[in-house]
Amino acid sequence: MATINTHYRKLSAGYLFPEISRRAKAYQESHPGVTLHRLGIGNTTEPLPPAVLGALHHKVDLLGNGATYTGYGDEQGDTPLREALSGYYRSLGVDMLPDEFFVSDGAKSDAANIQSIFGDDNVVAIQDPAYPVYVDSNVVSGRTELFDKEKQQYGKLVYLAGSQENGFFPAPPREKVDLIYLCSPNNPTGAVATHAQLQSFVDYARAHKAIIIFDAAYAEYIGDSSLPRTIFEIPGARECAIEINSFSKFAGFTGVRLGWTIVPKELQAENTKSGELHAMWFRRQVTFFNGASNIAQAGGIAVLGEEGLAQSRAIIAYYMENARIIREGLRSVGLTVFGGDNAPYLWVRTPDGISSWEFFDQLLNQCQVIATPGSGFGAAGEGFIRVSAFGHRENVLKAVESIRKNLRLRKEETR
Ligand code: PL4
Repeated sequence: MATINTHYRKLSAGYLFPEISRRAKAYQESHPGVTLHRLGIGNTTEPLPPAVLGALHHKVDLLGNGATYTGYGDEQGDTPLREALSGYYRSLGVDMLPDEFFVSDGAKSDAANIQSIFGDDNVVAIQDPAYPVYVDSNVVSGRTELFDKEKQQYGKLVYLAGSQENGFFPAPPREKVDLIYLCSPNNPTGAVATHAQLQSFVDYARAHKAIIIFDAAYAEYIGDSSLPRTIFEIPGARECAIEINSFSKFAGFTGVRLGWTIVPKELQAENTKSGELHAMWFRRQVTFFNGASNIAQAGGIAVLGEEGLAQSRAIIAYYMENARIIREGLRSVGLTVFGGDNAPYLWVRTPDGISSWEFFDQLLNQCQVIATPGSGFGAAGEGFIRVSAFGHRENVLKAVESIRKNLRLRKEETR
């Protein structure tokens, strides 16, 4: 008789984003003709950069010709793309070998799968709030106990709470942990770790033979040149960190699908030889993954060219102007807003002490604006909502205008 992986039963509830879609759909059905302003899911809206579009078209044409057609590629990713990625990191002041890059279909699958090369008994630390995939992938792999409804936390996971006091970027844990997930620029809070903050995690990891899984999906949104864009800017990180990144928010590849993971050759866990973890992730990928789309990879190479980079960064500047507009608009009605300076997310305190989901409903019902309840990212996200700066400018302006006109606050926030 077949049995199931019962760890799935531990998963706390429905996945956050489908729940938001469900509520938005229900509202739309009961209010036909009303336009919803979507600042919820971090989904790109602007067309692909022209240099990238040209490369995608060209690759499609090559595939349509018997003389230039290619089938399966290298599972680790096409060599020209891994060389271009290595060049991109060099431009950030960091030397990574093309062989240390593993091209994938996006950061989410790598963030979910990377835990599979680590032991079941590893103790996992997670920032709270956090993008849900880090927690859920460890839950279904059996590294947690049951979900405690009162605490809104899984047993055995170590939560590193972000708060206004620590600038939404926590210090390393006091106890010994084995795997640490970090995300900077952070989804959902928009906080960005400084060199000193990342150094403290790298020092911790080296002292405890722990490994940091660093999600840098929003690195290109960092405008402040004093902030690190990759964990490999931090001395010692090559021994203790894996970095996951993506073309999704970098160049509008949310639908095209392309990402990468860097596993340095020097990376070591407690019981490994140098190079062994790199070899394990290679083995994992060649066994379970057949490579990213060759069309997407041609697009990725174009993103990293001179024109592609300039055009992609112009689109990022557009989203960051959206972030500025949203921040000013929300502050003008008296809301307390964090983030959005070097990240496309704003982290907004709920007014009147109401819960994240109550404020979600208030924004939906009064302003027809969809945001993301902070509590969906973890217990420490309760009392906040996340507002995404992805969107067409006219829609962002309409959303902000609707909040200005229609949001009715009760207490001290009204000024
Ligand atoms: C909606 C920190 C968005 N249905 O596109 P990928 O797979 O390269 O990147 C996914 C990803 C990885 N790491 C971080 C991210 O924030 C994301 C994308 N997050 C969001 O609104 O939080 C899209 C979410 C998607 C989902 O469930 O992931």
